[in-house]
Amino acid sequence: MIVRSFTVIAVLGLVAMAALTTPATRAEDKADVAVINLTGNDQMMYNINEFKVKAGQTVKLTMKNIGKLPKVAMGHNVVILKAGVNMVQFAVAANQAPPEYIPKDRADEMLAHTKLLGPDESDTITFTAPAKGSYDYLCTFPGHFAVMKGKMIVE
Ligand SMILES: [Cu+2]
Repeated sequence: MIVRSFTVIAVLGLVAMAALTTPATRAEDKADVAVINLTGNDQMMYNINEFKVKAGQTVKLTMKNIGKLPKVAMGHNVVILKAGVNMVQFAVAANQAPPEYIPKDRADEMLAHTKLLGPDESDTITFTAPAKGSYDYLCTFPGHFAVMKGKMIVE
C-alpha cells in the first residue's frame, strides 16, 4: 500500500513537471530567432564583418547584393564554414566550382550558404547556431574572400 501510493505520487510528479516545462520551452524556441541582414556591394564589401548569435538559436540570415555590376563580374554570396575549416583552402576549391562557386565535394565543411546573387537579388537562409565558438564566413566569388569575409561569434 505504501509502495503503491509512492508510485502514484511519483507518476503525478512527472506529469506535473512535463506540464510545467514543455510549453514554456516551446514558446522560447519560437521567439528565439536571430535576424541577420548582410549586404554586399560593388566595392566588394560586406556591411557586417562580425555578428553574434547564441548557441542553439535559430539564425535567419538574409544576404542582399546592393551593387549594380552584373553577376558574372561582381556576384556575391555568403558561405558560413564549420569550425576548423581552412578558409583559404575552401576558397581555392570554390574557385573551381562555377557558376555558383559552391564546392559540392566540401558540403560537410559548410554550416550554411546562400545562392550567388546578382544586383538587387537576395536570399534568406535559416539554420541553427552551432556550439559556442568563432565561425568564418566568406564570399566565394573568385578573388572576393580576401576582403569579403567575417566571423559569426556563437556565445
Ligand atoms: Cu562577393
